[in-house]
Amino acid sequence: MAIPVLVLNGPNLNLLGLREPGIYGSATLADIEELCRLTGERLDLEVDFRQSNHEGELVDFIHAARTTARGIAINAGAYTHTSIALHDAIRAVALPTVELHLSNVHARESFRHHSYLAPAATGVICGFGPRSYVLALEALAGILAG
Ligand code: CA2
Repeated sequence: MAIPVLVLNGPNLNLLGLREPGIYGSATLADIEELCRLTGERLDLEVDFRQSNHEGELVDFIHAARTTARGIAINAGAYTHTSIALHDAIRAVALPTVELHLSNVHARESFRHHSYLAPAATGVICGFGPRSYVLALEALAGILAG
């Protein structure tokens, strides 16, 4: 039976492909959802794909994952760099969690170099565009199999 995992997306990621294709590429969030579903089928993961622009709703999704999922892949967008609440939520549910980013945040502005999520996450993937999601799911599948 497929292992349920949550793929969670934060603020502004609903605009992917529609604005600033120079930084984030031309794929839309719907394209990335489809990529995650196909990757899930390959890895025997059942992907619950969510997006919210609201910090508290993201916290609620993480809390819900405690009983509905066995792992989390999260692109928290700009909340990565600001949110102690998301850090605490990830710590609280104690699920294997991969932080991911489309862009290489370390090659960008210095305010993107710090992540509040990274110390609570199992690991971090960034800089591979939509493939960061594939790599995050592969990492989760490996952890959950092992
Ligand atoms: O590289 C990533 O995946 C980020 O998480 C994307 C966030 C950014 O704040 C992080 O530092 C790195 C921003 C997502 C915003 O997406 C947009 C999409 C279209 C137009 C403008 C922003």
